Amino acid sequence: MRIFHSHRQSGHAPRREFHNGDWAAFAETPARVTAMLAAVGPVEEPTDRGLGSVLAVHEPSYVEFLQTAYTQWVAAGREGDALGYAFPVSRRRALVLDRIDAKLGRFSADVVTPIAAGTWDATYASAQAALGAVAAVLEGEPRAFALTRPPGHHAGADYCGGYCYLNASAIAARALADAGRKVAVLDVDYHHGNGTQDIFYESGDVFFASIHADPATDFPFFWGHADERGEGPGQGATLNLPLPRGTRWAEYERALGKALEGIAAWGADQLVVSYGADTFAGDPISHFQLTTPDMQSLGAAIAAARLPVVGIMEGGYAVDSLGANLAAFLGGLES
Ligand code: Q9C
Ligand code: ZN
Repeated sequence: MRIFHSHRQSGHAPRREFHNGDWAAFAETPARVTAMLAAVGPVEEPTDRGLGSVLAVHEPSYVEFLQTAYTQWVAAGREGDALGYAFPVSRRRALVLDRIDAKLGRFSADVVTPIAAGTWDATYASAQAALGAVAAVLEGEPRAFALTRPPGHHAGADYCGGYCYLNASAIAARALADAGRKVAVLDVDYHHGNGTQDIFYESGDVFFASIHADPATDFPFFWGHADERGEGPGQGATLNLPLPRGTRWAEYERALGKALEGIAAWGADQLVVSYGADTFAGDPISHFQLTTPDMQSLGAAIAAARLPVVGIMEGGYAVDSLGANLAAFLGGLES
């Protein structure tokens, strides 16, 4: 399988995140990439296809913010990574914001998603890796994988969050839909893909299905509940399958069957899979019980849908097992 990845994606390395009222080491590290590269075959440097497909998903003002936030942070005399502290939860409106702290609040959803020196370059390169996989599949490959990092599925049209900046899965899905494919996004990261859901919530041309930890107990808390089904032209094109902490493969497989049934019933001819290895039993920040062989079963069950697949890497924080889990998933996809 062709795998797309750029070394520029490792230039994003925030030092810390806010966790349970105190600082903790940032979990989404460049070491994740090293582990995954060691376990998969050769990767291809993606062609730079520019900002067009990024701006088909993200607001220009948000893209400009991502491009300039770190420079503005340094210009304000700050040290370390840029992070907001005040968020406009009520009566949001189109104010012209000048101060970097105001912009960080306006364009961020949480305090676990800092902007560091290399963040823009890395998230842009990650989006280009996704577009490389899209191009490969449009050229006729049955499947291609983008080893994206930073991840993307918590990022919306105009906000970062959950370690995510540009939403590679949404960018890939939009590009495939614009090329005429009938696209379903299947999100199997442990966390609900709230950014992807939000981007397509009122769109009738991209289906979004997600299997994830119940937001009653887990991040991102406010989205991913079973009664969220889309609105307007997107009514019925969102399918949420929350599962309890402790879920093992037997129950997971049943939810996967429902997701794939929904995708088939909708008539998709193209899959985008947001793959997170944080459903693994050993994940340090998550609470499902999938094993490495289960990752192969997951890939195989998706392959059995017999649809072209663009795979996008999302989370997965058990670095020592991350390579094996990704390799098992990709092996299953190829079966
Ligand atoms: N410090 C993805 O898997 N909560 N994002 C962290 C522990 C945020 C996960 C709590 C989890 C975000 C792409
Ligand atoms: Zn996750």
